[in-house]
Amino acid sequence: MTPTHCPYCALQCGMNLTSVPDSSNDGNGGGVVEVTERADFPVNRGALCGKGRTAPALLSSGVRLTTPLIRSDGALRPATWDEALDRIADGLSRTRTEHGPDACGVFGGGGLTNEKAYTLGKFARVVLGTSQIDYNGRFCMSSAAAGGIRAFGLDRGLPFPLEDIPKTGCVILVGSNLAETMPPALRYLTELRDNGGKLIVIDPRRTRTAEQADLHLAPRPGTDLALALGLLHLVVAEGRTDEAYIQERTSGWEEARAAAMAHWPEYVERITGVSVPELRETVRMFCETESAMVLTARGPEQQSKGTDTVGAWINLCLATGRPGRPNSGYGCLTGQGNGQGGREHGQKADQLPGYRKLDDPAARRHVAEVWGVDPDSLPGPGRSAYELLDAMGTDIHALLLMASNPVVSAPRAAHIEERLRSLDFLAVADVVLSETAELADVVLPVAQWAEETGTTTNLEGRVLLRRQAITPPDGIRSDLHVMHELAARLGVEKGFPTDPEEVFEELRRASAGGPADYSGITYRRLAEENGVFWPCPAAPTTTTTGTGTGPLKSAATEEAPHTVVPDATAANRPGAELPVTGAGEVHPGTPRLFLDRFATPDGRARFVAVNHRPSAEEPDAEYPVLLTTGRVVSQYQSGAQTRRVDELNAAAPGPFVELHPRLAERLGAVEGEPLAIVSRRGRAVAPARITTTIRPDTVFMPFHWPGEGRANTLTNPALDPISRMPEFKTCAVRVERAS
Ligand SMILES: Nc1nc2c(c(=O)[nH]1)N[C@H]1C(S)=C(S)[C@@H](COP(=O)(O)OP(=O)(O)OC[C@H]3O[C@@H](n4cnc5c(=O)[nH]c(N)nc54)[C@H](O)[C@@H]3O)O[C@H]1N2
Ligand SMILES: Nc1nc2c(c(=O)[nH]1)N[C@H]1C(S)=C(S)[C@@H](COP(=O)(O)OP(=O)(O)OC[C@H]3O[C@@H](n4cnc5c(=O)[nH]c(N)nc54)[C@H](O)[C@@H]3O)O[C@H]1N2
Ligand code: SF4
Ligand SMILES: [Mo]
Repeated sequence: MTPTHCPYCALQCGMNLTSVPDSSNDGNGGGVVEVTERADFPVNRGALCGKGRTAPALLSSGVRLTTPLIRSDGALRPATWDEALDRIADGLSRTRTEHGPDACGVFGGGGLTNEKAYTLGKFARVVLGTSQIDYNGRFCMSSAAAGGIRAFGLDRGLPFPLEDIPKTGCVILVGSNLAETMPPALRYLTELRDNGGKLIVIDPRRTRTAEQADLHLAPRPGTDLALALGLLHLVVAEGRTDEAYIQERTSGWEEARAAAMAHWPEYVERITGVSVPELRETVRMFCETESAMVLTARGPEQQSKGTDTVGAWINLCLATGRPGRPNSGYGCLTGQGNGQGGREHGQKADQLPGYRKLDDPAARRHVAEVWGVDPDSLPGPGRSAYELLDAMGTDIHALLLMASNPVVSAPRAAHIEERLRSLDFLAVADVVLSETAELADVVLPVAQWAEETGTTTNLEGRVLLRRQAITPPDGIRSDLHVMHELAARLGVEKGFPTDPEEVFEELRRASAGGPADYSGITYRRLAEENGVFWPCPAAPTTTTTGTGTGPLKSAATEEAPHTVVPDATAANRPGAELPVTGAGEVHPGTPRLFLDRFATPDGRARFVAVNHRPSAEEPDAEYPVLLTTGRVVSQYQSGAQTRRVDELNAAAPGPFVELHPRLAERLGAVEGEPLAIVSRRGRAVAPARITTTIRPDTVFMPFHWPGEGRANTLTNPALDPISRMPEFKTCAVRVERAS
């Protein structure tokens, strides 16, 4: 029996895997495992959703890739590993010679372990010398990350463990459908209410999560910014601000206050559709308790104003004295399995490991020394995910893609699919033949969760050890092996180990002294403890000022100037011996951030003066309806994995469009009838699902399917100016009967 963690979402539920005899007898090697309860892991205490429970189905050879594939005469054909790797090395080096290093793009994923994400970032900068690397996390929590850094100087999704939720007085949950996207976490909200705490859910749909709420507000999609400003207006008008906290722990209040005061409740009601009494009731519930939290997810974040929207919710928390107080504050519910760690160690366009910035000379020196290269050889920041994909076929001629399926998940997907086809060379490493892998020149079949060891960092900032339970089938190799072999073929023999623990040891040194400091974390510790929260420096430092708060380092925003943080201790110098468990003092990790100070240069949280603005595309006569998109419980993301699991397909067999009976009546549409949804980007067709749980001016589509029902054929790639997040959650459409 092997204790490990789920391959899917950011909750990273603990589970045990037990080997059972392989009944398929396909002679392909590999093993089969069964999932059993692992009650000792505190986050899920044994509970799993259907995706986690059925995850082993993907280990069987019937649904996965088992051999490398190379395109010849238009079709993908089986090849040896040497042929496939040679072909990729050739494609990349030819592109580099003909068009320069920046013509090679790299695209990663938040499902990759820390070791893989770290190695991918290093591979791009050291082996390819390209600045053109980004990843699908840009489509996920990047607005919350940018908002968190702007306000607090640091981005860790939740600055407190989930176990604090039941202890707070009130939670405002903004645009999260937790009951479907992280089912075992619903328990924390149930316990909150059992303890007498209040739950307010803000979602244009009355979701399974909203059904649990004491108060459900259903704003028009894309208006959360105005909503938060209206609430802050009322907080001020009703004299509910925490003046002492504002004075002691924040800066920028006057400007933020003035901006909020321009958002009168009646004006906000007109924009959002949320009534003034509902706004007042929200303020009352949020303010009349000693502790309170705001948690956001993709609803308010996947907007072309996502960063400012997050800023407005943080302003509300700061004005009422919440962040850094017990069981209180602002948090973002990160999404992918390693959505948190995947954004810390260098696969992001502007970033170096440890959440350092590529344009910071001290950070470049530190990481270059760990990597054994000249700091001047490191490229600068590159393009964001959508911009990188959009540049394929023009500036980007070859792409190496690992752990994402943009043909289904990118905004304006038909255009992105066409851009992928226009590449000179595309290589994809995946577990299955995804819709994106189908377009590749070379496909590499890689190992997955149960077949390899690695660390992930869950939505709480808790670093975890995902242990190998079985050996992969013959013919399968790991992502680390792929990068090792490609590096060697491109002339870099050293620095790309295939052993995950060896990579982690280097990651510790590279992250030492950075905002996301992992230097005090070892595999041994992770095996003994139920995870360790970063920052966790190699040894306790004297700058720690209070219980639970580590020596916080600032991560500069795209716009704020970067603070150069000199390495404080000898142990933080690259190459220095790092202590392991048992070797003297050990830093306990940092479950709770900001208790004494924020990670800004002056230790104060920064208010940001923000104002409401419309979505990039508002409804008009031609496209009169709002489309929003999201998830269902039984499918995961682009569906590449979960559409291959029978039990999940039976529960969620295909796309649909959710609409209100009033809209259906206007169209003359009936339940189950195919509807055409048309936007300025394209047309999709999906059966009608008529329900009173959605606003009459809005339709909803899940984005898990390719083909005719692909929601992303419709979505708008308008980007947030700071986070570069596309507007997945709002665009204007026309709905018609398809027949
Ligand atoms: N079953 C399942 N679970 C998953 C995933 C999955 O694909 N499937 N993916 C994982 C990942 S990577 C992520 S990022 C998380 C996402 O987790 P969530 O953020 O919970 O998921 P979504 O369904 O994208 O969006 C949440 C809600 O936002 C609402 N919404 C839409 N527009 C707006 C708006 O303008 N304002 C507000 N306030 N709400 C709005 C939608 O109606 C939806 O109910 O889930 C993770 N867990
Ligand atoms: N319309 C709309 N679009 C959205 C969203 C939305 O709410 N609405 N949400 C966005 C969000 S939040 C996200 S996170 C993205 C996600 O969208 P994608 O990036 O497409 O995510 P996945 O479907 O998880 O793709 C992961 C791929 O990697 C493979 N894989 C899994 N593990 C490994 C591994 O260890 N190594 C390798 N090499 N491959 C692996 C899987 O088989 C799969 O093919 O979608 C975004 N797109
Ligand atoms: S909630 Fe997330 S981590 Fe937990 S079992 Fe489901 S998919 Fe896996
Ligand atoms: Mo995500």
